[in-house]
Amino acid sequence: MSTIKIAVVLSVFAVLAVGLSMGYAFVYAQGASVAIQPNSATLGDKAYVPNPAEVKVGESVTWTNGDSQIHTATSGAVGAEDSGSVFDSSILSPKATFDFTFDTAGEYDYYCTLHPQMFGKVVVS
Ligand SMILES: [Cu+2]
Repeated sequence: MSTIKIAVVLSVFAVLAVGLSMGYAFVYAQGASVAIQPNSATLGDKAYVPNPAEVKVGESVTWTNGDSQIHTATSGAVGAEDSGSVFDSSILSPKATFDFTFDTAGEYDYYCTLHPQMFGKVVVS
């Protein structure tokens, strides 16, 4: 491939990358993103970042599994009868995402059903 062709290809990728990042910024402008950290099972209240995640009523939280293990984001307390009654991602494979929109103000504790020692909170105002 000639140098010019390589330059053209690189320019196209650069434009696409900028366009994609602007698109993501738009998508995530409303609400919060929570990243499930690598080795989350050992991280306790640092497994979900940020913790707490803060949003306004009507906004959503998007969890992304950044670990190499599967996890969940499940509302409530470990073992509670109403666990998962507000939201439950079910199993999130590595890189999988889960969105939930919060329509009621309050503080929502959540945890991972596979690793109950992982926990976080969403504060909705
Ligand atoms: Cu987990």
